[in-house]
Amino acid sequence: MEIKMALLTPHDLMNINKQLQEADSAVRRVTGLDIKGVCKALYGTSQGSEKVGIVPVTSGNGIIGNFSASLHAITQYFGFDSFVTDMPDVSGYYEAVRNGAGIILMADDHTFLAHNLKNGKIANNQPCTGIIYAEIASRHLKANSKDVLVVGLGKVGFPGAAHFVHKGFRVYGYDADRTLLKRTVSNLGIIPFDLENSKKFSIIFEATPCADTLPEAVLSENCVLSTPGIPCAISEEFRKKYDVQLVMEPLGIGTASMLYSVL
Ligand code: NAD
Ligand code: 2YG
Ligand code: MG
Repeated sequence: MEIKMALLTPHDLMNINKQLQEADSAVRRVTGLDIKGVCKALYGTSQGSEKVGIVPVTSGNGIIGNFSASLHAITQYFGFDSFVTDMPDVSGYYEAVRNGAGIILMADDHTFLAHNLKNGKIANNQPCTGIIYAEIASRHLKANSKDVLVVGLGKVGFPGAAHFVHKGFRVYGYDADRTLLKRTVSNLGIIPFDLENSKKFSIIFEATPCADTLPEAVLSENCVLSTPGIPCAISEEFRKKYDVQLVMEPLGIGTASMLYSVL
């Protein structure tokens, strides 16, 4: 069976350092903390001298241009000592461990993991990404209520919605898949949101692989849109019109969340 997947492209990862710097500024404006600060507050961890080994993986759709190099840049940006192995796959894993990696980062088409070999902790990119983007949005300093809108309740969106519930927010959720929406409403106790509804939100979290998923009516002036979903959930026109504070970045925020969760 073939499962449709939204894989990163080399184009998404262009200028990753600039994308990270801009995302860090956006997170600081929204929360008063930088990405690292939000991770530390979320997991209660801080880094020591862990060395991160990044292993390219050829299975399935194979190597994504810029993926390992971006992980290298991202880990360095957050102050980790890191290296990319010369060999991919099993040989690369062997090389990483032999060269002193304390944490392994690697991804195939289905799973992107961080494994801390010293303490045994392991993290999956999808929940770690959902949780960190929800945490960032939940820290919106100028939010005017505890109401949040979550659009997309899949592998990234569901853990994000669960995190808002855990933090005591009133969560309105929507997914194009009616069955998934129903199930999530009963599992998490969230309120099903009808996109025809004209309720405005100051906190919005979106995790779908589609563009323009948010109707204009849910946007409020200066609202925070925290979204790992690529492409963007709103048009440039709406972003300007409502002065939306956008937190969107293709790989680094989620990777930071994984790393801090295994420290
Ligand atoms: P998924 O397929 O598990 O979930 C996506 C959900 O969105 C599905 O439930 C689908 O029904 C729903 N959906 C699709 N179109 C919709 C629409 N128009 N309105 C409402 N719901 C809609 O995918 P996922 O693993 O949760 O990933 C979601 C997105 O996040 C993808 O684009 C993925 O590439 C991206 N992602 C980004 C990062 C990052 O670091 N930025 C990390 C992981 C995943
Ligand atoms: O090692 C490589 O270059 C490849 N095997 C990496 C494959 C990663 C596939 N996963 C994705 O594209 C993402 N949906 C998950 C990455 C998280 C950030 N968006
Ligand atoms: Mg990210």
